[in-house]
Amino acid sequence: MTILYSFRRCPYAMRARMALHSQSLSVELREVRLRDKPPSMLALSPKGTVPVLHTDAGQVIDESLDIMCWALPATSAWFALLPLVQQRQLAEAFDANFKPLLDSYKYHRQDADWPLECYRDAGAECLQDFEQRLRTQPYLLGGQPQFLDLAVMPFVRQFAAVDRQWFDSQPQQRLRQWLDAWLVNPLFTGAMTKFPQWREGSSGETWPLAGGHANQ
Ligand SMILES: N[C@@H](CCC(=O)N[C@@H](CS)C(=O)NCC(=O)O)C(=O)O
Repeated sequence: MTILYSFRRCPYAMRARMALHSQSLSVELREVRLRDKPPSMLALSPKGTVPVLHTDAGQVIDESLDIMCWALPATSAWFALLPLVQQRQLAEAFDANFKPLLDSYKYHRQDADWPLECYRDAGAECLQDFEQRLRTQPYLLGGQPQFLDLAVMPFVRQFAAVDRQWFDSQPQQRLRQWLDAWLVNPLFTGAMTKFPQWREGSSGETWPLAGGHANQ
């Protein structure tokens, strides 16, 4: 069975799990602690980041967007509104621009170059493009959820969660509604199942459990 090394709270792992879940692809999920990475995972992918997918065909995929692309066929409804290549470019640009701001905001250090509010406001500015898109449509690319929605949702969630009161008070109300809808979507809630830490030599959890949610 295909194995997924994952960490529940990691947004990269969340996007990978959502993509796998959407296809009802069953994997052996190995819940990792970042401070105690399993040697078998490091042997497959020495860079030591999660998620890592080890397919039953022997392929190792250790970038979250690659795992999503492995799970979601390019001909599926997840790419109906914009081809894979372009959606992927948008997701990569989002990672490059938004993630550093998110980290500087969420893990703000006393010795940072700028006050917390600067990173927070720059992050919100980055999200303004999404707000703009959502003014005329329910999802980022149109009337149905796409690869891009799955790819960015866990990061927007983290951003909002740093100070939910502040986030809710912002003019970006369409983004707030889009996020709130995702937070109760079975694709997301199903991807957030809690598992105990996987121990080397033991068998992981089969996930999702039989009868899980199949979307598109
Ligand atoms: N570009 C990678 C980034 C993955 C990543 O950085 N994951 C974090 C957890 S959210 C990680 O594993 N960090 C390693 C560590 O903290 O030791 C991907 O898209 O999969």
